[in-house]
Amino acid sequence: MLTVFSHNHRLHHGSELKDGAVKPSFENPQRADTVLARITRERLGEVIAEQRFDRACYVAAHSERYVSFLENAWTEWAATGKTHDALPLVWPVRDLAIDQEPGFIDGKLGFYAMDAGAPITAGTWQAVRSSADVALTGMEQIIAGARGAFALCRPPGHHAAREYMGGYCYLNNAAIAAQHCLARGAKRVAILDVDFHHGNGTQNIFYDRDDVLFVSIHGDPFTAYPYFSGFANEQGVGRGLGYNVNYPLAKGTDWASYQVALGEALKRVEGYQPDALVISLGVDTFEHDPISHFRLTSTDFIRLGESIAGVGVPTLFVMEGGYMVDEIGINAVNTLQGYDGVTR
Ligand code: Q9C
Ligand code: ZN
Repeated sequence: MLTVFSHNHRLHHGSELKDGAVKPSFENPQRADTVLARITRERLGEVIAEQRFDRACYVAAHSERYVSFLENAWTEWAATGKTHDALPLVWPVRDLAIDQEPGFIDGKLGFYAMDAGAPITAGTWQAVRSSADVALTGMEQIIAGARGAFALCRPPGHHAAREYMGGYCYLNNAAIAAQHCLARGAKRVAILDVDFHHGNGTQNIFYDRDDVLFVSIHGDPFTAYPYFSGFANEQGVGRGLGYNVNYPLAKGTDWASYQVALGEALKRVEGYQPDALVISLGVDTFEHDPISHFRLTSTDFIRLGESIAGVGVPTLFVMEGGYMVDEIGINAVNTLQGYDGVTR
């Protein structure tokens, strides 16, 4: 399988507020480099660089003012004399939720963020934009007839909604790729999100639409991040009703129970008869992931890839989470090799 990769991901290395202190983010440059090293070692296939896509491709999944915010945030932050990462500190909760963009960077950060997990640094926009371009380049491969392709995106994207960032995500790479597929003539695209965390951003972007089916398997949000979405009763609205499907699973879920939900999820995808499938591939479902609590083993990821192949639809894999850096390469590549049918 061909991989798309951008060296620009290294321009983004931020911090997060954790256990009462600002610490280096779990979402670090080592992650993508570890996956790339495994791809090379396993000779998964060709690795190509991203092409540059028009800004309009991002605005097709996000709002114009949000993309402008991302482009200008670091400059506006640096203009206040600060040199450390920009993180929001105040949010428009419930009764304070007005739709007016604040006139100052501190307010804008809260207005366009769901949490303090998406730092803006000097190199963030360039890395974010390149990550979306990696996904778009991968989708071009699928449009050109490839059976599968891997977009080694970093930063990840599935927590990024139409108008907000969060959970290490800025632009929603999977959503941008799916939207691009429709723009290039597809009638229906399905997105299956297997990251441990609910893909709240992808759900938000396509919630009222029937041309994109969104299916997600994740830790029950009653006790797992992102807490406020990912429940089974979130099924879409209007034309989108029935085209959003959530499978929240209990803490400690292992392959035996995971594969039951996966089987149901894949049946939904098959029944939709999509022209293309996008997999939001988070491998933070791994048993030793430092921030998640499922129990998949490295071998289980081979089975995951094989199961996805059973759908028989051209598939773009888009890298999302996965934080046990020593194993992230093995688990991501196992999934892809499982899909390719080249594993022992
Ligand atoms: N102790 C992705 O996997 N922090 N984002 C949760 C839990 C945010 C994960 C802290 C996790 C975001 C793409
Ligand atoms: Zn995750």
